[in-house]
Amino acid sequence: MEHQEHVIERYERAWIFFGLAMITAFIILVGYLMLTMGNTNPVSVGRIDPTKVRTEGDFANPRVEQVGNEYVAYIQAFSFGYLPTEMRFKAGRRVTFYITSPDVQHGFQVENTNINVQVIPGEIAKVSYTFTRPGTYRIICNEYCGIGHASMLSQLIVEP
Ligand SMILES: [Cu+2]
Repeated sequence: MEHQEHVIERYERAWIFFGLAMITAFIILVGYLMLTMGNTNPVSVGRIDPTKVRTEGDFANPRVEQVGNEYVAYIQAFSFGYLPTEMRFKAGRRVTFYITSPDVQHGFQVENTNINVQVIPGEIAKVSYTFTRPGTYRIICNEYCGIGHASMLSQLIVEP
């Protein structure tokens, strides 16, 4: 009986070690990606009444604004598309996206970057990114949002 318990403890210790090793590996990996790809962890920066998104405040006028050497974009992710429909940025300048939804949950992924945001009605998501390569980037909804989900696409253009 006593012998059996020792065997179990050895396995438990191995699993605890494995768990800690995985956590350490993830911290190192996330830290490395943050340093090399930019910190694009999306954060919720405030609440908003989803019924007023289309009529009041910054999101009622979806746009890209140039602020000094940087850009600020106010984006509506709705069923089934994104506003503004056209976004242009100059390469090498920091872009801060503010995104919200007037209806249901959506996603905001920019292909070939590590921008991947969950857009929740009632919340304002913020994510910053500096595009280094000029080109056209597809925007994709990664949260199932209804019948038109598969065609919920947009794009943004990064100019040289
Ligand atoms: Cu969607």
